[in-house]
Amino acid sequence: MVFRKLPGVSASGMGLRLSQKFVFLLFLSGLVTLCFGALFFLPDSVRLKRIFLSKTETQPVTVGSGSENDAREAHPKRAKEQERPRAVASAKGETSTKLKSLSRPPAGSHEATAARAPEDRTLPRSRTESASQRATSAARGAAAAPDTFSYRRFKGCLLKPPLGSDSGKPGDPATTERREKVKENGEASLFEVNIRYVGGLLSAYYLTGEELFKNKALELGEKLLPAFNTPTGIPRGVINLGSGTSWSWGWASAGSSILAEFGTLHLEFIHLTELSSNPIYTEKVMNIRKVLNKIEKPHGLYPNFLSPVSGNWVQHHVSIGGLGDSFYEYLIKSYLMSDKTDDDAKMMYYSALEAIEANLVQKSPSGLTYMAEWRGGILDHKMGHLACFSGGMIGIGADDGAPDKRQHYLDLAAEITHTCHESYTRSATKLGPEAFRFDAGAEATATRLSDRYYILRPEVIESYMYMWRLTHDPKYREWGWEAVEALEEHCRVESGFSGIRDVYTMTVGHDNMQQSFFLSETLKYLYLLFSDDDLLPLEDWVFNTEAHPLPVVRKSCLQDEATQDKTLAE
Ligand code: DMJ
Repeated sequence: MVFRKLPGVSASGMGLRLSQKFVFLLFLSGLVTLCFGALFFLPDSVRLKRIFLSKTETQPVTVGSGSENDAREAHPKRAKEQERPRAVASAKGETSTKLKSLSRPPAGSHEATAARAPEDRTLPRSRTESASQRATSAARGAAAAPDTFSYRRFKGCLLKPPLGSDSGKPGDPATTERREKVKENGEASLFEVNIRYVGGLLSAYYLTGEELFKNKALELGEKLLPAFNTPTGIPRGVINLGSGTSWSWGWASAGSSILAEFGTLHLEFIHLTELSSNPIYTEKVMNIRKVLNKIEKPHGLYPNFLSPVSGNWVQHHVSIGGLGDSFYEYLIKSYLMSDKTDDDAKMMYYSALEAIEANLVQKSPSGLTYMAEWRGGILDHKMGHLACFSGGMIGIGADDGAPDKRQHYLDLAAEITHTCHESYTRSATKLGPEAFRFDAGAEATATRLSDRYYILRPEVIESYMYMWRLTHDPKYREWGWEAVEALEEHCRVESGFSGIRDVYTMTVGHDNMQQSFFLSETLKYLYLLFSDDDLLPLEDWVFNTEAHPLPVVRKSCLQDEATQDKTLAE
């Protein structure tokens, strides 16, 4: 039979016309689209769907499974997006696996480990891949991830070493001289450099283990040593870190050094020796202690000014606030930081405290306990904001006092903290003044205009934090929260926080200054107050006077570790 080519009919078209063929194709493509599209509307459990979707998207997600975590780390955004529909589905009563993912126990907890164990068995990937394969692919993933910063990669991208071949030293003497001139720093306070920078660097090292911080602390510590070159070894207050020249503050009586300054080096210097194995730092601070032990003390009290030349007191002004404060703090903290082995510090602290109680601690007519100042035997019934740290100090030392005094010290600490809180509640802003008085009818209020300011100081909150840790009386957290609200209302400004000029007026005048201790101390103590006690536990850490945590030195434990390390190395 011969097929003839008819007009309008293709040779290969099963005898269909072009228009019929077009309609047929249209129908066919509609059918295919319908079937394919239906896959996306079917529930998760339809197996066919898994054939079409990628492996990552379909892998069953189990609680704490490695695959989930890997995916989350590599594609955090995608992992988040996947979580959303799962949560909705679970709320509608989906499979138990998915419900579990909503009530996940904290990572690392026993519950988390227990929950993970059976479900890991459902992951063929974790069973078939060897540990080294997994490590290699994880490393490859990390290297490839564009949003993960790698310091090594960054360094490799630099065209030249950042410090040059010789720290950029110029070839000609004239430029070298100019360069040295630029490096001059002028004057620095030995005390402030020590508590803020050396203390901060030491903390950073102990918390991270980064050698850089240790090296910088040691470098800086060494720069402070020339300040001790005086006839008595009592350092002068000001030092030029470039030249090593030191001198006394112009405002300090007759070239004297200040108790709160030379008496607030001990904690950091002990750690400098620990880290460098150089005894010089310990020797310097032990010598200060020797001078102070030898010298006669009026009524057992330590006046604020001492001559670094003669080693004698220059005036008889005694204060637990400014000029004296942190000397006492460092006595008890030296004892605690030594793992309670530094008996000299202990003895000095408790005898100083006895003298303070006998001569400075007072009760107001309405029963508020406060610390007065002592001027050659005459009491000044004024308590500085700075002196409010003493609530916390007496609190942390209570337990190591004589057994019959322990409760008494804890009560005294609570009473002083209460008085300091009163100095806050008696102001309009609920923030405390720089100094408050207990005379001429005043009780815990500032009477002089010049004492009415608040510069974001931490001492009152510091005592709340310690008293909370020691007693867990909820009032300390309440008092801390009052301070947070007052700070928020009166001190918060567009660019941060500012001190205020008068705590007694609601028409607040800002001093436009955010002191560095606001972050390092005030906020830190508040944060600790609202944290569990195992954040920087007081058994292991001592806060220096700028609130930088330094670890307790457990000599015997460190020695055991060193012996073990040595044995392992042999
Ligand atoms: C801090 O710099 C230190 O705590 C210092 O010992 C005295 N107080 C100020 C903050 O008020």
